[in-house]
Amino acid sequence: MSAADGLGAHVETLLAAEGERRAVAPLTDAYDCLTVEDGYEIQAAIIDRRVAGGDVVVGAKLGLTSKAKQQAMGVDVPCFGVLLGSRRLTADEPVRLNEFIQPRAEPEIVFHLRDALAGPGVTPQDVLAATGAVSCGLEIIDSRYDGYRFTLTDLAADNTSAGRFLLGAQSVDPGEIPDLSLIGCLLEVDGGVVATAAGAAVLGHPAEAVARLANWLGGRGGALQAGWSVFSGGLTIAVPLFAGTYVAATFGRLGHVSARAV
Ligand code: OOG
Ligand code: MG
Repeated sequence: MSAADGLGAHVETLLAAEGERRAVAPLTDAYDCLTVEDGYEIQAAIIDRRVAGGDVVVGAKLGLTSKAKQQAMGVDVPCFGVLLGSRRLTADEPVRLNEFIQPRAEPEIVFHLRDALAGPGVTPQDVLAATGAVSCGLEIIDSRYDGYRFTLTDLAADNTSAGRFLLGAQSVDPGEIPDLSLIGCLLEVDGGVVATAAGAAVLGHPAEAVARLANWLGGRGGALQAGWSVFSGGLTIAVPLFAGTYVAATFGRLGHVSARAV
């Protein structure tokens, strides 16, 4: 993409917002002619810049796959983003608020792919067969748009609010879990329960979300690569992080993942 095609300026706007930790107005406020496809082109250009700078793509994410998230964000279509290696937090690493604009945490079910997947025709069964392990994770989202106000186009451009991510310590063979849609999830903040959900909150079954992403990528000549981790989308609302906030997600069968904001 070149600046001449009109999208380059938006790439710079979002890179600067992230770099300077300063929220910006949604791109579509001033450019309502931008399409969702333009949004994904802007995302791809941002990722290309990160990779050119030495970062590495380690996975993919779905967003807005649960009713809880769709209703909270006012967008009812799932979205797709990219996970970069530099954005992974280790289990004992705090969420450093000075590295974010307006971070929120959300619990997710994560698929670790042993085999690549590319549509068309990928089914949830294919996803489970290609998955080496499942774990729980927390995504720390950080919209570059003021107050998390955006359209699907804006969200696609902003790599679907991707900030950081961390994984639970436990990895489980998907064959050992009879039905991922029945996995319970308990989200706690500072020791109090704030939300509960089951795996089915994500498009009826989290493997359905991953199948959709594989099919969507296949249609664009892409694939979910072997070795990637795929975040299937927040099961519950996301909770804001302030200094000292301790957020913990506990899942049936998949263990526990937590983070403290400092
Ligand atoms: C959009 C990102 C959504 C999810 O898991 O639903 C997402 C947002 O809420 O800012 O990552
Ligand atoms: Mg998410």
